[in-house]
Amino acid sequence: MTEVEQPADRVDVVLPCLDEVEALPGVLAALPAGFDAVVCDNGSTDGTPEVAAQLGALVVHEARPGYGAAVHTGLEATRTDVVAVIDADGSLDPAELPAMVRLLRDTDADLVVGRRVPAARGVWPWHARVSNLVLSGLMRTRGVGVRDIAPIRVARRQALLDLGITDRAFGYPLELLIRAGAAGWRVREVDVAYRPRAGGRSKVSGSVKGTVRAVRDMSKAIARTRPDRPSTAVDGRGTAS
Ligand SMILES: Nc1nc2c(ncn2[C@@H]2O[C@H](COP(=O)(O)OP(=O)(O)OP(=O)(O)O)[C@@H](O)[C@H]2O)c(=O)[nH]1
Ligand SMILES: [Mg+2]
Repeated sequence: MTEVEQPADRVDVVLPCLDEVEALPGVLAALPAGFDAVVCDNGSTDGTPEVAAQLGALVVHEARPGYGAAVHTGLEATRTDVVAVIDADGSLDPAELPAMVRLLRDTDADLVVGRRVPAARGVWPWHARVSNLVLSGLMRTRGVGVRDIAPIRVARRQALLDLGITDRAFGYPLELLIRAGAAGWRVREVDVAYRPRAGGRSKVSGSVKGTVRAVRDMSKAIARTRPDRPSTAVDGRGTAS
């Protein structure tokens, strides 16, 4: 546990944010009672961290680029036993979180993840769906029976840190799932509504370029987590060090 401990029933919510000034206020306003925002910024140029701080979020900065770097640093800054991670673009509703936390606390689940179900036509572009299908097939070969890559997730803070995820780019969520499977975690997947982002620009699946980068990072995460491979750290540009 970190220095400033929160009451046992609160949940810190890590929000990886890169230039999300348009969407973030709505996401923060939608956080249910008992859930506290931890915003990790690593390179926004649109004032996202300043707005987050004004709206009461705990803001942490990470020098290294990458989605995984932001999530990892955000996780380190959390102060609660149970933590959540959710995209900050308004595509997922924080109101889904209490039921996910209940599932974690009241069942034998070690990790509760959301599976996106489009709430409107055209929300999820074809290339993102195809890459998701391929990736979930690959995950099944590693014994993880999920159908999405956990864009919203709830788990215990220390257990997540102990998984030792090394990816700091877009391979992070996939490496998390593979390591969770290898560690024998019980993973529960629940349907969550997937809406258009509330503003701003897509960094991942909204463009073919972003999808290609994500698939590249995730393929590396799959290769790196092969049972016969030693683990290496990977930075936000997807470079092994
Ligand atoms: N701090 C940080 N956050 C990031 C980075 N890349 C993506 N994110 C955040 O991660 C979340 C998911 O990224 P999105 O751009 O929404 O990716 P996506 O959901 O595949 O694409 P959309 O179709 O546009 O929703 C968002 O909250 C982003 O702001 C990064 O390099 N650093
Ligand atoms: Mg998104």
